[in-house]
Amino acid sequence: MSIFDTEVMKGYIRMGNEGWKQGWHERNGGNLTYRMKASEVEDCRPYFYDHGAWVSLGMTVENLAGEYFMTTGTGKFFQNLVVSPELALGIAEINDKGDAYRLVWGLNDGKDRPTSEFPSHLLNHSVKKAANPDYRVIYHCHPVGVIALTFILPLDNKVFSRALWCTMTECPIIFPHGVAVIPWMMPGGLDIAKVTSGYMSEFDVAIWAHHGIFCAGTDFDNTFGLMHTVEKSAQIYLNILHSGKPILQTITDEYLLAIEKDFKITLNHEFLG
Ligand code: 2HA
Ligand code: ZN
Repeated sequence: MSIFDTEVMKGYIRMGNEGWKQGWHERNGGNLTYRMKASEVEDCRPYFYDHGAWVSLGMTVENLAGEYFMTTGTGKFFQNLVVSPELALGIAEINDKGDAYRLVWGLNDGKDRPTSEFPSHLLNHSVKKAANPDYRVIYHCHPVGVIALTFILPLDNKVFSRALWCTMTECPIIFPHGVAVIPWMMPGGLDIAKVTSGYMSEFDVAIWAHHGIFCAGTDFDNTFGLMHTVEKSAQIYLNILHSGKPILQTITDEYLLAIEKDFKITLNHEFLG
């Protein structure tokens, strides 16, 4: 047995590798964190090392005190998740005040650091856990289609939500609240973390203009599937524009309302009309 035989490790690495295969993680682009279940921590605990030193988070995430997170490493490449996972990812424990972390497994025996977006991830985990404790995954990547759209569509939640909903019919079912769009901000800091988490109480998807997507979900498959769906819709939208042909028909509000009724979902009505 090794830590790589645990279901949680297999699921995390598989998801990260799927993102790599999609082309969403050039060089060290993107990051993935997962708030572990107590049973998953116990599965991995036999492989933990003597704890590293506590490192201040520069903020307090009270409701994450005592939690364990799997995280990609700063400067690490998603393509190496399957090649050298003990270098590319780690497990971090949050202290009992929720203001510091220490590495307990991986990331080069604790010599390396969690993702540069760790503050963003933790603030968003905090908001999501408060709203719904089933949320465990925060995923950030750099997909071509959505990034391209942030150059040609107004950076407006309604415009982006409608563009994505009305391009592929299952989109409103998969992200009924729509998406939030955040103008260009400096990556890796507390400012982008705060703005993004401000939206995350309402949305599962935040688009960072000229940078990528940040999304939240309950498990690896659902979160990956959400990212995949948003990006696929963006790709179709761009293909329509590339064709240069006039749009003759689309998914209307009438259709959106019919989907809402049939699939028993609650659409964000601010984005209708
Ligand atoms: O390089 O994607 O946003 C990691 C990132 C930072
Ligand atoms: Zn990024």
